[in-house]
Order: sequence, then C-alpha cells, then structure tokens
Amino acid sequence: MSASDDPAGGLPPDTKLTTTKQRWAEERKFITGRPARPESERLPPGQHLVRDWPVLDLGLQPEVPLHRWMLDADGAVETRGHWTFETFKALPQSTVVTDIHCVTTWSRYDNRFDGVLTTDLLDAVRPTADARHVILHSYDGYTTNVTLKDFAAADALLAHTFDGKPLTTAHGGPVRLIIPHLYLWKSAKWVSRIQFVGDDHPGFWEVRGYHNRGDPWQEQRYSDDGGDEDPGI
Ligand SMILES: Nc1nc2c(c(=O)[nH]1)N[C@H]1C(S)=C(S)[C@@H](COP(=O)(O)O)O[C@H]1N2
Ligand SMILES: [Mo]
Repeated sequence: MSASDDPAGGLPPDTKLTTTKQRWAEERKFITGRPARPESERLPPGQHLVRDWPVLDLGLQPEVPLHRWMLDADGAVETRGHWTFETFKALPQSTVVTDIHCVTTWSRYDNRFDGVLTTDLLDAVRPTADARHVILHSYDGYTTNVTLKDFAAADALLAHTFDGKPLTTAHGGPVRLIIPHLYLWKSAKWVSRIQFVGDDHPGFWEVRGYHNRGDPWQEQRYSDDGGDEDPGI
C-alpha cells in the first residue's frame, strides 16, 4: 500500500481555519525568536496557558462507531498489526499525564490519557531496520509524519481515554495519538493506520508551511525555523 490509498479516502474541503493557518505559516506569525528557556520553565517560547481544551481539525469530525473502528500498522514491520477496539484494549494499557502544546500558541498542563504506549505497539509489530519514519493516517483524510525515534518516545501513546472518560469524537476518539514533546498537529486524531517507511513523506500541515519536526522548545513552527531536524538519525 502507498501513502495515497488510505482507506479513509480524500480530504475534506478547506475551511476558514485551514486557510488562516496556512497564511500564518507564510507570515511566520507567533515567532518570538526567543531561545528556549531553562529546563525549569514549563511553558515553551511563545506559548500561553489555557484551561479549556480547544478543538482543531479540518472542519470534519468523523464518527467511527466502536464496533467498526479498526487500526492497522504496516509497511516496514516484521508483523503487520490489525486491531479491532476489543483487541486494541487487550494490548498492554498505560496512563500518561502530560502537557500539550499547540502551534496556534495554547498549551495545557497535566492532561491524563490512558491507552497503548507507542513502545508497546512497536513491540507488537517490530519495525525492520529499514523503518526510519512513521506516517499517521486518519479517518478524516489527515496525515502527519514523525521520525520513528519521535514516535517511540517513552511518553507517546495511542489514547482512548481522557480524564477517565472515553476520548470524545471532537478530540479524536475512539483513538488518537499523543506525542507530548512535539506540537500537537503531530498527534493525529481519529488514527486509522500507522505506516512505517524508510523515506519521509511530509503530511497535511508539513506540506502547507509547517515544520517537518515541530519541537515546541526549539520553536519549530514553520518550515524554515531550523533547529534539530532529525535527531539521532
Ligand atoms: N486526524 C486529524 N488529526 C489532527 C488534526 C486534524 O485536523 N485531523 N489536527 C491537528 C492539529 S492542527 C491540532 S492542534 C490537534 C488538535 O487536537 P484537539 O482538537 O484535540 O485540541 O490535532 C491534530 N491532529
Ligand atoms: Mo494545530
């Protein structure tokens, strides 16, 4: 399978938010140019704290009933993964409490997610030596790319529960990715397929002016923000 024949199908049409965010990338809006603050500081440069949890998407929130939900993991792996919600819940389960940072400048502290750690999923599929990048595909047609190293972060998980309750559709339920150390656009909502590849394939926002890696501490908002692009690879 290629990145293009995703079972989720095509993308929804552009919304005002999608167009605005594309323009922000062109204008380099929100860039402070400030160096990352000391380790002791919790809020990355240019971010502000919110208490509610904003919803950002492409203007379409796919309703995937639990009995029809499926997740695939394929590509450069020893064993392909295919899970129903029931078999996914039979994988090892973990809880992560973490801060999240959106490139539109809001951050939210102490979010509690339950789900499957990406390291436990990796144990199940065992990426081959060729696997360098991971492409996330979603039920709304969204894609995003991360390095295998970023995907495999110790606190990254495929979450089905937030604050003790099933993750809502608006926030990506039944299951979304959470990669706490990268801007939240890397955390695919409504994830349908996890594809392991050798060569990188920039996703929806990455081809629309957003940084390929998206480290909030290096303020990697837009394509040309530099910093450490591909750590450890
Ligand atoms: N499938 C999918 N995942 C997605 C998106 C999307 O449009 N579709 N938007 C991304 C962006 S830009 C952000 S900021 C976060 C928002 O997550 P939230 O709505 O739960 O805050 O989801 C990310 N994951
Ligand atoms: Mo975003």
